[in-house]
Amino acid sequence: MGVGSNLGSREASIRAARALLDAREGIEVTAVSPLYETEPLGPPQPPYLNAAFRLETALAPIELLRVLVRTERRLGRDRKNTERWGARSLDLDLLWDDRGPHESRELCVPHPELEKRSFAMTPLIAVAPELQSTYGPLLAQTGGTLIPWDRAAQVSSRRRAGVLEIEVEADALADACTLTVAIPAPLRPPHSTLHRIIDSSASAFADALREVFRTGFSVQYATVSHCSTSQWIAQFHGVNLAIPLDRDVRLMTTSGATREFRAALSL
Ligand code: A4P
Ligand code: MG
Repeated sequence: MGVGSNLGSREASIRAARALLDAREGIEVTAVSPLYETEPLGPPQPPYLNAAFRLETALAPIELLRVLVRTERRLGRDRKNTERWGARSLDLDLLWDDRGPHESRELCVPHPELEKRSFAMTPLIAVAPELQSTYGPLLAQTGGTLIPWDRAAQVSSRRRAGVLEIEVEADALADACTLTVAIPAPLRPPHSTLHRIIDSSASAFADALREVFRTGFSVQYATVSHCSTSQWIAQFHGVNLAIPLDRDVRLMTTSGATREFRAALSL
């Protein structure tokens, strides 16, 4: 299956989809491709992150499609934007099935646009190398294999005058959070990034933030594992981060396209 996201916390949505599908009885996620950042196909809209998952399941294709649609909904996909190929927080498509093709009003597998889309074929081949001989030549015609996304090159910080915004990309359902720390100008040192993994305690979070200031990285991405958003956020009420900065720190959570203000910390 192919995964795409170009609204909200793209990476967090894709991770969350993987976790939800894998947790469902009768579906096992056996391989996950790298993430690729791709130019949008369709009307003007932000760039996509695309990936593919390889699933093992005994579900009939149409049942699997229903699970995908429910998963999109659970993760906050807003279907109000019905524009063809328009922006979406999460799109889950069936690309290929080794049990054979399917064609009905609701479902067409292989995906009808697959052969025209390097953003679908590249991750597909990554999780199904046996399809290289089928799709490799077509991929060459659509501009060739994409290069995996480098998170460090992807800094889209949200800065506001005088405010340090901390964005927690998270989905409570998936027990996985991605934390983005952006330091506003003029404090912001020359553009640089770092990705780290921290555990979910408030003290580890505070340490990570202090490290931001110490090392001068302007943006840090931290993956926080094994905690729910609400547990995690709850820990930050009243935490003293002991960072020498008289600014507010705002914690935001993002689920799908919904962005919510959760807590303010005093430093
Ligand atoms: N449907 C039929 N076949 C399938 C299939 N193999 N997998 C039906 C999934 N769904 C399939 O999909 C509309 C209906 O298609 C489904 O309800 C199902 O019954 P949708 O997700 O509601 O609407 P959509 O996705 O907007 O429609 P469409 O035309 O399928 O869009 P695509 O093809 O999914 O493209 N640019 C980049 N760079 N990366 C992208 O991932 N994605 C899109 C959306 C546009 N541009 C993009 C990307
Ligand atoms: Mg779709």
